[in-house]
Amino acid sequence: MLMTTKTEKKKTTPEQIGLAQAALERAHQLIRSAQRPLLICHISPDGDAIGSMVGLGRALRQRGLSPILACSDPISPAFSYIPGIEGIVGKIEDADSFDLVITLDSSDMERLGHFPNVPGFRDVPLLNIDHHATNLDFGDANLVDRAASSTAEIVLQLLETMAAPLDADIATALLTGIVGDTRGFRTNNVTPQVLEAALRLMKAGASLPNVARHTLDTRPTAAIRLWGEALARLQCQGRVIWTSIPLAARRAVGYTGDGDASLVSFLISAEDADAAAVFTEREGDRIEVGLRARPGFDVAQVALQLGGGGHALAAGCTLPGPLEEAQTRLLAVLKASLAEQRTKREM
Ligand SMILES: [Mn+2]
Repeated sequence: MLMTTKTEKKKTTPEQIGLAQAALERAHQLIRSAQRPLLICHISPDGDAIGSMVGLGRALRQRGLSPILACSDPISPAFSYIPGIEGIVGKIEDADSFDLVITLDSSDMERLGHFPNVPGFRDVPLLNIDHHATNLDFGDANLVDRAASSTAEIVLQLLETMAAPLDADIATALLTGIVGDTRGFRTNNVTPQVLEAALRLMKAGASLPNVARHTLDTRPTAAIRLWGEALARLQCQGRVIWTSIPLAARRAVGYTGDGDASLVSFLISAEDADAAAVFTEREGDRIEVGLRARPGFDVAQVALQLGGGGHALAAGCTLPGPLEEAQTRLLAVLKASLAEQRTKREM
């Protein structure tokens, strides 16, 4: 997005500044004329959804507004270190008492859960703040920067435009978004600007070690037991590493969270692998497949072929069971795709 200091502005082109500044000022204007905004983040909220919403909510409250923070899904207790998280509501009766809706980290209305269906919702002006490449610009105003690391980074720029003072609580919430979405500053959209944003948040009182520990290095014990079950079945062959999690194993360890507890991201760290797959058996004879690729390879095309989607390095799909069959089917497609990708590289 745009830079905020005068010296930095000179380095960007006038068009970039014009667009982003206009969007920031429009967002500021909407917030200035609001008294009771409704902030909503996406379903299955992650650290960026929650952090950007809670950080913005606290800053607005300090300016004398009375924001309500909402999410259609329950908030994981893993985020309870973020001050202000306890105030998030799961539902509202109607939108009549609100004068502005601000959506955070949501690429479309579907991701807002049930809120767009409450009476009066469509009559309230909507400010859409997001960084997803797939954002549909569904707001009356859209503060969308597809190159930003996180929605939290955009919220920080908005608060700076508004000259809103940062405190340690706001900074902790926003740093959670940046650290979570960049997996600790390791994704390929991490620029010096992202590090500078994190630096400003640390100067405002956020602790990077604390946020990193909670966001990246804390998980339910049952997740580790689940990994244990899955790792006991690990296979590695032809530069593909994979394993599966049968429903019975999942029940035996009492894991109630989503998917494979990020096991597939761990598997791709194997130096002998160009791709990793985890097959998770779910209720209803569905097999969820998580795929990861080493940089230079692309698993999105494999997922797409089988009705899923994602990015080159991280993708997924859902296949019908039984587990063994889904595994055989996907591995055949994956191995063929990798062989083709290697041939193309050698040409
Ligand atoms: Mn995000």
